[in-house]
Amino acid sequence: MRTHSKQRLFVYWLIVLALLSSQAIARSAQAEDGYDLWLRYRPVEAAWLHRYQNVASELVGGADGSTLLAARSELARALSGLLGAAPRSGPRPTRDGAIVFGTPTSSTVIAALHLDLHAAGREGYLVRSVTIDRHRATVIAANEDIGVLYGVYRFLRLLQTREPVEHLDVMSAPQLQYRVLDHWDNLDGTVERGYAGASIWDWQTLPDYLAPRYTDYARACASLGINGAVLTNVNASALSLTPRYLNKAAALANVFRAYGLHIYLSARFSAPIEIGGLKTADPLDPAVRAWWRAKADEIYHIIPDFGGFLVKANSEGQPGPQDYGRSHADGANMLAEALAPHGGIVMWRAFVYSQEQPADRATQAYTEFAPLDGKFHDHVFIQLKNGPIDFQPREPFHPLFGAMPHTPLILEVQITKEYLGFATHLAYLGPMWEETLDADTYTRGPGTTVRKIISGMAGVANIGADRNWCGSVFDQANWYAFGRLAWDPDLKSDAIAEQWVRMTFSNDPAFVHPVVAMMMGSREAVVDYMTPLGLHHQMARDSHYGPGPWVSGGPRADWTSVYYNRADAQGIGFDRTASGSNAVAQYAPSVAARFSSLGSTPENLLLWFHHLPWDYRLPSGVTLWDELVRHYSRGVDTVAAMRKTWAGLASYVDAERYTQVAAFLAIQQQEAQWWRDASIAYFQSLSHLPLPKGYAPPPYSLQYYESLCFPYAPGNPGVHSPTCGQ
Ligand code: GCW
Repeated sequence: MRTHSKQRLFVYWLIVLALLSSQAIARSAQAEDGYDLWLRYRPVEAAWLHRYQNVASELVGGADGSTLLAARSELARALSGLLGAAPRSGPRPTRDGAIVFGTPTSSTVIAALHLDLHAAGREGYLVRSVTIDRHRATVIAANEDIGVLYGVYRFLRLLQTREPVEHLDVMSAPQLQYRVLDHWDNLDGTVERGYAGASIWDWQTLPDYLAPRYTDYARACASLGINGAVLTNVNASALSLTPRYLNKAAALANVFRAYGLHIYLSARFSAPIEIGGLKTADPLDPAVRAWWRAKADEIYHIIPDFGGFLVKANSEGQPGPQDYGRSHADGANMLAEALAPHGGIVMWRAFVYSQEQPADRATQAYTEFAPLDGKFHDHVFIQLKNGPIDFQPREPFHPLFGAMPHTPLILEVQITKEYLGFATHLAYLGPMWEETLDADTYTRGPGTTVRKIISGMAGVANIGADRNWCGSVFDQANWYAFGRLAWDPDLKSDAIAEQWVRMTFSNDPAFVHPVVAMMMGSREAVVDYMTPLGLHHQMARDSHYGPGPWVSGGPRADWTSVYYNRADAQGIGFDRTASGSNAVAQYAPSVAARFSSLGSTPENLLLWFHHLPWDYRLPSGVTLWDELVRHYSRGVDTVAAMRKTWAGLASYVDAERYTQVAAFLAIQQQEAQWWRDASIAYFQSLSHLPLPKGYAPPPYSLQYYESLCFPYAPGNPGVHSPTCGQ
């Protein structure tokens, strides 16, 4: 009897153990912390399995060189994940369904196909269904190895998004040469305007320890075609140019090289003084010029494929050539001359506005840079933010686009959401960037859109050490959209969103459609609850966390909200027409005319260009005041609807990611409400108008909203001001 019960106990424990471990397996199979990004490679549904197996039975491709090895290993990893088993490898197709990848130089099989790869250029690729030795095969071919890798990711994306792949003929080449992520990472591990934890670069353990994450970062970039990364903050430390840090950067460059990713560094203009022992950084001083030349030589000795420098000069307290009475061209050209012999470039930012200048801040970059057109060395690129102020939820396009026809321009966008709710607000930025790319400058007649003017795109990265890279899963979509648009600025943001959703979550249309719709409306929701009808820069001082339309005083007028809203008892808005700052005059005449006239200014930019009385009647007949209140409230309602949508989708998503998104949407709703209420409370204190019928008054007094203080809001390293509420 005793033995019997012992046996039973044993069996009982066995069952418990088996149950526990099978649950653990099930859980870990489901566990999704977002680390895999859009490169998840989860098994395809049974219906697709057979179909895809027929085109992925064998890998035929050279393994010479690190880039082709990376291509092969990505194919093996992805196909074993998607299809359950990695295909066999061979030197030639021996059956139907081979994937043949390489260049005409690396692969005799490809050479024998005599493909016309002209249109692929240096980085593009061809993915085509062909017949080789009477076997059906898919060829992924390019002129250079990097094109092969990009083509591999393209092919995998087709599988990941469940596209048919039996009859392919896809040629793709990047439209823009420079596709660069700008990290605002500091050497102390903090990230300026970063909301995804500490810096992804662990300077302390570099160059000895190469975290696997560095390779995964490069894979993610290559999957989109991103070909450059500026490792350091534009508010630069000269130390990053010392041998110690150059060696650390070189270790990253060694990891990135196989993925076609070049590293760049921000260059502090005063570095010759700070680390070079010189008395001046005057760009016309021969010793300074010699110092930069020697520095460039030193860098290229350590990092032969170094991309170049990104420079923020004479802007927000950064040193620059104007400290010596020299121009931006003098400064940029000096650096270009040092880099050019090695093939490097200077990305010189036009984000400048001066403390002394009483002129409208929106006009200052144009005033300084337009006259310099044609005066830059041909290795200088001028990097412009999308709009003339600073990455606001909505801005008109920057007037310098089109105004510097003899200078290559790079469009800089901000992927990190400094002004769009940090990491917790769901705001898909694809539509915002599409709006800029679509903007018609009319500088060479109709159709001179921004996308036709630029030579590159730079995105201020939202990447940090967080397990999910970006601080939230939906913020990954912004990294994704940036990369896709930089490759092809003609892409539509809804199509990009759909791809991302399919790769990141699920291909089930019952999930894909509502989520894409939610993403597509999300940026406009932020505009509504933060800065409707063309308002801008209404965020709290310094941290930019939460509303602060009352912010005034302090070191400079153009760091206050009242400078931008110009609200008083009579009305609201910034008059940038001829009767005001005349910023409109910096646009081509037809654009200037459109923005000058009330009737033709788009309603969503109304208060950017015009100062209007509170009771001004919009074409709809509704007053400006009522319309503002409606927009603020609509923003909150949209977020509430997004929450509801998400709540209905739990069964399509693993619990981890579902829960985080749900919790963040709840935060977003609270903060949208806060934005609405605080903004209405402030503007109502000036307009003295009642709320339109049916709209709830703010639950707290204006004093309450003004008193809120967040000294440790993220993203603002070094500025932990106890006076943050003022
Ligand atoms: O948006 C502003 C940010 C600063 C940033 C600056 C810039 C790197 O508030 O944090 O500094 O723009 O783009 O240089």
